[in-house]
Amino acid sequence: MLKLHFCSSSRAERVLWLLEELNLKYDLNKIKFHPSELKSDEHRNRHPLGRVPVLEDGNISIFESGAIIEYIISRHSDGSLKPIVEDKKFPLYLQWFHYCEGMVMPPMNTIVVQTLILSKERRNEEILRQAKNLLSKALAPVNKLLENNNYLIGDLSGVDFMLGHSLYMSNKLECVNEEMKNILRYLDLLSQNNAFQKAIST
Ligand SMILES: N[C@@H](CCC(=O)N[C@@H](CS)C(=O)NCC(=O)O)C(=O)O
Repeated sequence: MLKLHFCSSSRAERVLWLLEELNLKYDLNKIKFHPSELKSDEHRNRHPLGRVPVLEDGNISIFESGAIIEYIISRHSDGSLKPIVEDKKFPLYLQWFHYCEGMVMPPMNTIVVQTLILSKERRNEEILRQAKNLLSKALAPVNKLLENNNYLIGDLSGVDFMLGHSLYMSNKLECVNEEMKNILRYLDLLSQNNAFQKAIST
């Protein structure tokens, strides 16, 4: 049985969306986004830094959202949601899958710290401005990618659960501007996806 350790409004939504999309049976352990639960000994045994998501599959326990998405797709998707190695889309899949944590999330993490986590006295306007600028630069090629694609690399794939979810988070932080029309259209498409809706409303 799969078990997802989850917090609302976090990267764990990526995994919940995938579990729902594949119609898999799972248990959900909903954790409060607060040190009292995330940094408890119990949760640090699952994740050394006390973070989410963490997935258990029988006696396997795995963290890092990208690794979890790849794990579920490899073991539980019957070959769907990922191009095979010989497919010309395979390198594109790898590239955009890793672009999420590699290029989009670092500035987004800074924006979250500078707008939500630090107290007002500790925030720094210049760091925030630089992070917003970097995020906007990182989103521009994704907007271009979506010019000719409904989903990020054409059909729904692992890339959507990673990078697609980070586009949703960018928009929530008001970092997708009106000129990024293809990203806005894509987010509209996601808003019609029941599995995605379930993940972001749990
Ligand atoms: N690269 C990791 C990042 C995990 C991460 O930072 N998760 C955040 C939620 S989105 C978290 O648990 N934060 C709690 C904390 O920093 O105490 C992944 O993709 O899973």
